[in-house]
Amino acid sequence: MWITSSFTRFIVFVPDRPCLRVHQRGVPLTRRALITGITGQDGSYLAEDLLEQGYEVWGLVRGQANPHVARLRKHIGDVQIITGDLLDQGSLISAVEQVQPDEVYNLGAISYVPMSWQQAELTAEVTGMGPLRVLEAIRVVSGISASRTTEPRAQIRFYQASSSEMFGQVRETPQSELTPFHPRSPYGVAKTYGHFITQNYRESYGMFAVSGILFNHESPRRGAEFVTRKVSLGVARIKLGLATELRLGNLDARRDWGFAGDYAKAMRMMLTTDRPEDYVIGTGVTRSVRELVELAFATVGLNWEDHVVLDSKYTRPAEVDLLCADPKKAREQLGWEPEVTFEELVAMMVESDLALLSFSNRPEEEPFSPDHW
Ligand code: NDP
Ligand code: GDR
Repeated sequence: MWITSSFTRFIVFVPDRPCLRVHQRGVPLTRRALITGITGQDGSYLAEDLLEQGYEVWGLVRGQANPHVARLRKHIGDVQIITGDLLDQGSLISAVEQVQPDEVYNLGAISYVPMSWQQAELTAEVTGMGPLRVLEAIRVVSGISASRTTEPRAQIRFYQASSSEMFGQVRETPQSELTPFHPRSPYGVAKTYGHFITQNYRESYGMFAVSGILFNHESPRRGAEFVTRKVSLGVARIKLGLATELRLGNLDARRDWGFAGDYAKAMRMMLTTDRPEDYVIGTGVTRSVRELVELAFATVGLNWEDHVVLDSKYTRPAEVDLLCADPKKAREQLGWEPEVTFEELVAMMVESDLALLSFSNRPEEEPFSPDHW
């Protein structure tokens, strides 16, 4: 259905929806976003950003009593929840049908790389097949088929959370949108499938489907299993006298670390630009785990060498040695730039964990859990 307004020059194409969200000037009243993985680190920052931009935000949540929902609600009250699972095609079709989103962000995944060796098949299903199921849900609900690709129609825009882990054993440095992939873990392999199936639906069906190839991004909301948060929590514990050592794996690995809040903005920008294209998002600066550790301990006046213990339990069957983004395309075409530096990020995370652990020592307050934001 095309709607033209007699009051303005705006002409907006609106799909046949049960609920028409267009005001009299022909401008959509609110854009509606559906986020999978809303209970994770990125889901929370993206929801905050979209709400700030005036979106109506829906989050797909799995399980009948997902404990992460309370945490999300406490921090971001305005999100609406719908149940569904990336393993279940029918639930995704129902969710897209019910929410009638303008934009879908697929952030849900098994995202911890070491777990992908322990549960390779599940990782393939959730992290690899999950994007296909979301794309299929959009295709089915939108009534798109291979024989009707040229019709003009409003589209549900789709964002896939691709990863720098796809570069794996890197062919060149820095890595750009044109760098070939060589994933080094079942997680990286699954993400590579998600990346290419997104590209394929764009090319096959003319869908506005894009992948953000995001390099590591961190925050005080990062899961405690990832190295930056493990270090910030470890430093805080040692500083407060709650521990004496921090056990780590490969200190030589190099990553391009940025702040998750900056990266959530890039996701939105990719879906609100004119053309569906993939973008590398990173800072362009690479640091070793050793540099991360040194800086984090120095933030509280400690020497890392007095506390860090190497433990082979944390080394991986195949490592990604070096990642460093070339974010030129995002800078030039989206106008995206990271705002938080590595030094600011590390200080932010250590200070947050010091406050969190000090706070939770007070018996009347909520107890600390590594899962706590
Ligand atoms: P998190 O691990 O913090 O969050 C993962 C989310 O996926 C959680 O909300 C989890 O929900 C959800 N999830 C897991 N399994 C399912 C399932 N079967 N169905 C529906 N949802 C499910 O990840 P991040 O927020 O850090 O990352 C977001 C996305 O970006 C992920 O896809 C990740 O692989 C990717 N990425 C992340 C980068 C980073 O540095 N953070 C860099 C590049 C890519 P639940 O509460 O149910 O556990
Ligand atoms: P990564 O992040 O695997 O890059 O994936 P992680 O923080 O787990 O590891 C980064 C590097 O640190 C080394 N390392 C350790 N890592 C952990 N977790 N624990 C340790 O004790 C430790 N010691 C050293 C690792 O070997 C590795 O080289 C993250 C996830 O968010 C993915 O979902 C995402 O796609 C990529 O970033 C980009």
